[in-house]
Amino acid sequence: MDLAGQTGLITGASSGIGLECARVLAPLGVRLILVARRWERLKTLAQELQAQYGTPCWVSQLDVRDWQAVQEWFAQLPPAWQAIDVLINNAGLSRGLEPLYAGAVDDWEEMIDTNLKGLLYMTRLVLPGMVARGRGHVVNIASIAGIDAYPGGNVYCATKAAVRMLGDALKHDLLGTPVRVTTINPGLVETEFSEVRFHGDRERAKRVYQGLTPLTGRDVAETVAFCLTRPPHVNIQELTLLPVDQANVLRVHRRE
Ligand code: NDP
Ligand code: 8X3
Repeated sequence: MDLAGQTGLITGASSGIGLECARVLAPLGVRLILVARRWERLKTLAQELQAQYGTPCWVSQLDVRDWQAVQEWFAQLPPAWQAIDVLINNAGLSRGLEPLYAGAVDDWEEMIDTNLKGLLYMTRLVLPGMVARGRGHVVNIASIAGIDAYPGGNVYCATKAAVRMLGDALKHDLLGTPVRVTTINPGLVETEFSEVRFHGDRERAKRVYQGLTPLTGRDVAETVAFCLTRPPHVNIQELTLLPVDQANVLRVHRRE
């Protein structure tokens, strides 16, 4: 499917997988709405894409956890930008790696509010237009962590399992419409993810990927683009991609 001229909304476009999705979709001719809290980063990305590909970009500082703010933001989008063809629900994070019985409730709230409620808010606002226009594709970035649990993964794993289930449920709700829904489950991807998980501890974050070759944000973005560019009658419902050095969420091969 040709994506040229389509409008794509990427949440969490200021870093990692979301940022790379923008870089992969821009040369395919997608007009991009880039959303995250770190506005300066989004602005720099938009400038890069405009200079390289002439990509029209709409850049918004937005916290997807804030239902009121998300509604107001969506309402003020010009109609040409509100007609979103591709929604990539990517904004998300993990916080902490403690056993559940020692976990921080604030961390739980942040993960549930971002990974789950933020995704629901965006989808609730964008989908009616897709259904009315008879075109659209929702891509949810879940995780291998939503397939199997790992020690300390508890609430993060639960949010990602919920994202997978929501994708399946959404597919039922959309059956009979041409709107497609895809769930992507990446394994280890080296982004700012672990740094955020460990509250800025870079050394600890680096050790997560030590001795193995992780996926890059670009690897995931290219997979997203593959799903988006299938013919309109094809829906890649769920796709898991892992580094070759990873067998499942618990087992990895390290060389050192
Ligand atoms: P990064 O930390 O590099 O990027 C996360 C992005 O989410 C940032 O752009 C951040 O922007 C945005 N974000 C976080 N909270 C909010 C919020 N409240 N409102 C708006 N935007 C927000 O990590 P990744 O790129 O790795 O993560 C992207 C997605 O991929 C997440 O859903 C993650 O769970 C998932 N994932 C990651 C894997 C990995 O190993 N890295 C593996 C499997 C899935 P800002 O801070 O500017 O708001
Ligand atoms: C991110 C993958 O295994 O670090 O969703 O939780 S993992």
